[in-house]
Amino acid sequence: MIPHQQWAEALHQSARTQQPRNQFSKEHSYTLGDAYKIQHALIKERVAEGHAIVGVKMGFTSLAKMKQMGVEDMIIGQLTSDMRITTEAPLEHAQCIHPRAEPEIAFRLSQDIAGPLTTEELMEVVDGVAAAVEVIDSRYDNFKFSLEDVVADNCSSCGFALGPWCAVPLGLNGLDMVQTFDGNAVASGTSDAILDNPFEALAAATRLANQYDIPLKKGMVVLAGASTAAHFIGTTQKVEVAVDGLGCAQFNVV
Ligand code: OOG
Ligand code: MG
Repeated sequence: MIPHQQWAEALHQSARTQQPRNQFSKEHSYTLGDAYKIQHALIKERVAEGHAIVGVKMGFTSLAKMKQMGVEDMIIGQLTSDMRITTEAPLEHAQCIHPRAEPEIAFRLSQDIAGPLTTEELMEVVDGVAAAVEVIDSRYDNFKFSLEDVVADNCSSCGFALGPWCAVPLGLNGLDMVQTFDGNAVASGTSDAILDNPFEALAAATRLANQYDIPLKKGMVVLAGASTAAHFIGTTQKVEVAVDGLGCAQFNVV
């Protein structure tokens, strides 16, 4: 029997004390179902601290990310209000273990979603698209994990910054995405790297959310997954992601 609650508390403690821990999978074998139960218990800890669930994030929707992390299946994690990075709430490096940033595209839901949707149905449920930066910060030593480990750890979620919301374009293909650290390009890719079309990542989010009982409500944000490998923030002070036609998301690190 896997102690879901105990493992969730351990991961929560690692995040709150910036102390990375061993991968659970080194000593125990557990299922993806267990991993999502641990993730739910971890999110409950966040909610108990007074934070709200404000969206979801997809992971491993690009080959670049799967290769970087050695993991081959799509995953879904949950975003909470304390993860939002803004001008007033910059990323605090001391609150992180070994943060990395990656270029993403975000969707905003215009209504509650009750079940899996096809790509064709998605236009109806989205009222904004934005450039985004995701900050990931694995709670495991050396950023190493199995598929189950990373799902339990809420898919390494740490923070996210959004650019201005744009009207939903008919297509999101072929958009250049460039991430800069202090003005220097560190990663560039295209939106096609995200499942050939970022709307596919949103369709996958509706499937996985339904499968694992994760809420998708009006106003929530869906991060489609990174188009390039992630980069360690290190001593970087300013992180920016520009997406062709969508503008920029940026934040300062303090
Ligand atoms: C897991 C999170 C993956 C993405 O965009 O593919 C992810 C990790 O790489 O630590 O957020
Ligand atoms: Mg990501």
